Amino acid sequence: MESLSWDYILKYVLLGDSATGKSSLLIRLTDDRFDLTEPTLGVEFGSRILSVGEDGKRVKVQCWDTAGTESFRSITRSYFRGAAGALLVYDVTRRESFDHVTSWLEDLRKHADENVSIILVANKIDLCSSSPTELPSISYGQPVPSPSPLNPIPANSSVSSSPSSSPSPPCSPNLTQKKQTKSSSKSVPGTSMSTGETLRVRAVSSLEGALYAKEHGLLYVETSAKEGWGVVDAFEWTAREVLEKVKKGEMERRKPGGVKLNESAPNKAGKCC
Ligand SMILES: Nc1nc2c(ncn2[C@@H]2O[C@H](COP(=O)(O)OP(=O)(O)O)[C@@H](O)[C@H]2O)c(=O)[nH]1
Ligand SMILES: [Mg+2]
Repeated sequence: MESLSWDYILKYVLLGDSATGKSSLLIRLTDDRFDLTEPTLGVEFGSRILSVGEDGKRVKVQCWDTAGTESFRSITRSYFRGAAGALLVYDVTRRESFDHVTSWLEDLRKHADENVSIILVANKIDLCSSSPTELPSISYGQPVPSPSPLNPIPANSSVSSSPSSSPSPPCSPNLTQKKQTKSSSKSVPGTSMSTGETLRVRAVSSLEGALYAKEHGLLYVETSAKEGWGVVDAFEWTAREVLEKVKKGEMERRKPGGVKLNESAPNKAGKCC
């Protein structure tokens, strides 16, 4: 079947504190649904073929979803080895899950291959915004504004290749808005809505997350596993970076579990099982 053909297989890992939404992101990727998830015991697995980059390379993402709890940490670490891509996830409404990112990153750097491509994933943005937020555009080598959760993203910031299709202002930590329905997402924040749900305080601003990512050489994306915002982008942007590294020869083409190239024939893609 053509739809199951692939050019590359990439091993991914999902890591970060428990309850940040790792399993939900994986279910959104593989099944495009959002369910109540059970806490992950040890590791779980899912895969999906994505079309990546302008030349539409078919990449089979094989993703290991790890448990974020301390008791499983040594098992979790053992899955880092050989990963080509890693999604380091925090919950934008829980500050401590962001504070722990450094420790997860240290673990990953220690146990994964040095060329692993890492994306910092700010998840659950639906809890504090009624539509995907614009990402601050931060270029390497450019002076950056100082991070402050109280500072909105500068008005002159250009928008990067955000998953957003309908931009909205970033959430302010001091702002509690009434959540709007999707259909009313272009109306003024704070106006009434049918569900009556209240938006939560955002504990980590877009700018702070993006700056952290820049400082540590990570990609950055904002997601909602619940709404499906940015989820495919998170996996695809990481795959793009991996394929760039493969192109530049920075990664071995055949690493057990990491990057596997389908070399069966130049014009003949592989078949997945
Ligand atoms: N509102 C909202 N809830 C989410 C999102 N992602 C996960 N959750 C919820 O957060 C809880 C923990 O999610 P789970 O995927 O099990 O987190 P994990 O421990 O990191 O794998 C569950 O109740 C999910 O329904 C999201 O994007 N938005
Ligand atoms: Mg889980």
